[in-house]
Amino acid sequence: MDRIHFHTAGESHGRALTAILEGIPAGLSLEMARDVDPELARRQGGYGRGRRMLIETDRADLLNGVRLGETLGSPISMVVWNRDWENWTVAMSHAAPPPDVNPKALKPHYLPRPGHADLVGVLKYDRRDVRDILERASARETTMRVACGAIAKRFLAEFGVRVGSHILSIGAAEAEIRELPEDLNAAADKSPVRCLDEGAAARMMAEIDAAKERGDTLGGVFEVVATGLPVGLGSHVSWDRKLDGRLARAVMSIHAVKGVEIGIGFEGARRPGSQVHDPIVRAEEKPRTGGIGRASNRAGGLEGGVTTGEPLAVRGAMKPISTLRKPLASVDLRDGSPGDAAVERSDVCAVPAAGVVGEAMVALVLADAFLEKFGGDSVGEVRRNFEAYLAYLNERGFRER
Ligand code: EPS
Repeated sequence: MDRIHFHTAGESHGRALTAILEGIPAGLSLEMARDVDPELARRQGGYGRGRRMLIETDRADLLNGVRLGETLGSPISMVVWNRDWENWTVAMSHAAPPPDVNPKALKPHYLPRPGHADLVGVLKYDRRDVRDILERASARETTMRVACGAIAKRFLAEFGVRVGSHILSIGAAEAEIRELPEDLNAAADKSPVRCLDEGAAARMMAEIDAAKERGDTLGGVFEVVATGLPVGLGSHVSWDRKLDGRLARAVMSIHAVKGVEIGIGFEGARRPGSQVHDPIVRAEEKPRTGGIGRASNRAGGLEGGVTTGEPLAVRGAMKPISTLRKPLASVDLRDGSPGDAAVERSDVCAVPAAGVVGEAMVALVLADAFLEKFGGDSVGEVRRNFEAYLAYLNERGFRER
């Protein structure tokens, strides 16, 4: 991302998670309690989450970049304090352990979990204790992505762009969705699995209960939808400027995501072209597309790596969480003997939360693309550029040049 940069730091059971977000223009009204904390709470929810979420009430402590309720255009830094830290002060101490420490108090792990970063991490970083890897590999890191994404959403909302998500499947339970409601998150957040199809939601919860009973875990598919986008974000001219590629990278980088689709995605590969591409029609009521619309939106709002102005739809397929209460086979890194993979406290299913993280990542990419097109140092400057572009779209009409 060229215009928006963000960095996160923090271990799952360390003292705190932190982030620095740079590139948000000056003059954006921003309040943590109004704009960021509700998003952090949404990420903590979802049927199938484990006990850690009962310990934490994530809130973002704002350190820099905002004065008198408005952004300054300078880097914004935030902290989320881990409540669980008080139980980990010995195991996660920054200082070298005292010579007489009870090794168990350091909560080490030596049997890497298949599917987690445990094994590749210890080999690559030359660590003995798997905890040195799992603390950073944990999806708790996504807290700060959601904090940064919430600010990107606040920025996009200034221009009428809304980003929401919902769950399409968990395990074998699949939702049947014909039409999305106007306020996607208001509807999805009412469901414990963030699914709009009530019957499917009940089946998803039953699947999660059964998986829990078996000591197993479940994955699923979430869909992020952004509305209100103008035609023309991204570019067809070079591979790294194509917005579909930028979105895919951002969504694929979310923990446990193994597949990304745009619009109908893989389904499009099974259909003939006549049943994939969206016919072009006049649409006077759509000022953000220059009065030209689509009869359908199987492209998911992107053509040639550029937004079409139709709703943008990106799906992420999340594999099941790799900590199994009934563990798979592993190898003890101390002596090479076979054994069961380590069991850490974990979730049975975190797909509803992954949808919220997906929103954050999509919002950050869209804010970046928005600033690339309408760049400016202040919200006012971006607005002038945006409005001039909308005026151009509506004035260009159908005359020949
Ligand atoms: C998470 C916090 C973690 C896990 C989960 C995500 O808390 P703890 O490990 O203390 O229970 O619930 O992380 C994993 C599933 C993982 O494999 O690391 C969170 O805040 O989202």
